[in-house]
Amino acid sequence: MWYPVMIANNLNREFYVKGSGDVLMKYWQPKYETMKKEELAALQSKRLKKTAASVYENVPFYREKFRQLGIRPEDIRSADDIRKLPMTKKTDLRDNYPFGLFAVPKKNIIRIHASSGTSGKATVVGYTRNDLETWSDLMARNFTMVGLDENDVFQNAVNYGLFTGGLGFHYGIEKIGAMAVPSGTGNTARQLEMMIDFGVTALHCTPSYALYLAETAREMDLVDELSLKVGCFGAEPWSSNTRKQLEKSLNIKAYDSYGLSELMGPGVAFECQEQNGLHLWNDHFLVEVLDEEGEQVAEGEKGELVLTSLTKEALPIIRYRTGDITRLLESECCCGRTTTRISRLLGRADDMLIVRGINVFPSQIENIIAKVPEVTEHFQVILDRNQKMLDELTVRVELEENAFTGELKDLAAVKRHVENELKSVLNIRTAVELVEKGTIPRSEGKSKKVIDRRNAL
Ligand code: DLL
Repeated sequence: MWYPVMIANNLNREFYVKGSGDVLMKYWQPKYETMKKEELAALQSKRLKKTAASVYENVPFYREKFRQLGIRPEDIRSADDIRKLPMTKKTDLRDNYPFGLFAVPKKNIIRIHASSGTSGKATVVGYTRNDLETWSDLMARNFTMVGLDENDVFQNAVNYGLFTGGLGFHYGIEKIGAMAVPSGTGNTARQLEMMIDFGVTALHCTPSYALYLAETAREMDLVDELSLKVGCFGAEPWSSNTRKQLEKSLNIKAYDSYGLSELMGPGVAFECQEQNGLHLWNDHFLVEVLDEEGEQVAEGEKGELVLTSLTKEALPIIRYRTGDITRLLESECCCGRTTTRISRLLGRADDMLIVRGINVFPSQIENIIAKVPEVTEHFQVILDRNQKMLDELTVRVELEENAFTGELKDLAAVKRHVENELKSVLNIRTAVELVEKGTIPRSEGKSKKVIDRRNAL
């Protein structure tokens, strides 16, 4: 059944949201999703003041930071005062491992999660009962936004351990009343079997695993037996070409889902059905996109996403430098929501490779490769340093089966073509290594695309 909803926004459009009355009333939240600027500013100001007071009173790390800056919570009078507040970095969480930044007593924490990272101790995050309620509510809002409801069967093919993607999605799925299939990771053939047997309509996993699932489904000739309609993919960067590929090969609409443990987990920002940027939920997070000097960038410009939590109890976090690079989009979206919108994440500030002085993001390489039909979308970037101590960039790509003619000159032509494409976009000479399809390791979680051997030499 379709429910018409008239919402007050500057576009004054009529909305039709599919779902039962209950789901609709609860998780289509026009009060927050379509707020007017002034209303939002008032709400954010109120919540920021509360958050500043909470960290000052309860977290010695922040009290000391406030003291160093000569500020007190009373100095925060509106959301614009965010600029007076100190930044928080991942290392601050590590230095206060495990629970040092928690703002409530341990007895009020009912769950923890952690993000692994590649080096050092994990970053531990905690949740009160209210935090978990807020989180699952936000997940439900995101799922409603992409048209899911209690009629859906939702397979959650990510790790259910300390990673926030497992339980984070799971509770949102239950909240909209969909049937959760907590398949976790591993055993791709079995994942496909479950999708077919249970009539799965929505899938969540990393985009790299989705590519692998799609590839396996094609090889096993199972694509026609799937009833998927929606894919939610995130936890790592992916490109719009990968989206096209996934949509075509799995017959779905694929949505980008962004989040990070420090701020909550998945659900911080999500695409709507327009698939044109992610809505970042301003009622729970204050958004800044800053340039290298720490200035807010203009619409359309690139910068680092810096987020402040506005409703978290256990681990309120002020001006967290996510390290994620994005673009600020104009806030008006055709869907009628008025939240801040950001472009798909372009990569991490610390993932950015500097090769012979030139900045290269793995996402740029992914985009180029995806446009070449003779190779698959799987790739690896290998960085070496040659005898003259100059950086060498090699991109390893897999040849599609049907592109292999048996003629060496054809292989050389594909190699040259990819090299030229890379050169024209990246502006540096890149060697391409063609390997057999299936050689590059597939991952079930976040994939490791860069092998940097420069310091090992
Ligand atoms: O990856 C939370 C999550 C789970 C998001 C499931 C989406 C789906 P962490 O393990 O703390 O949390 O890693 C957070 O992953 O700072 C980004 O660098 C990256 N990331 C997350 N989502 C996206 C995305 C989860 N859609 C880090 N696009 C973030 C690009 C993403 N990068």
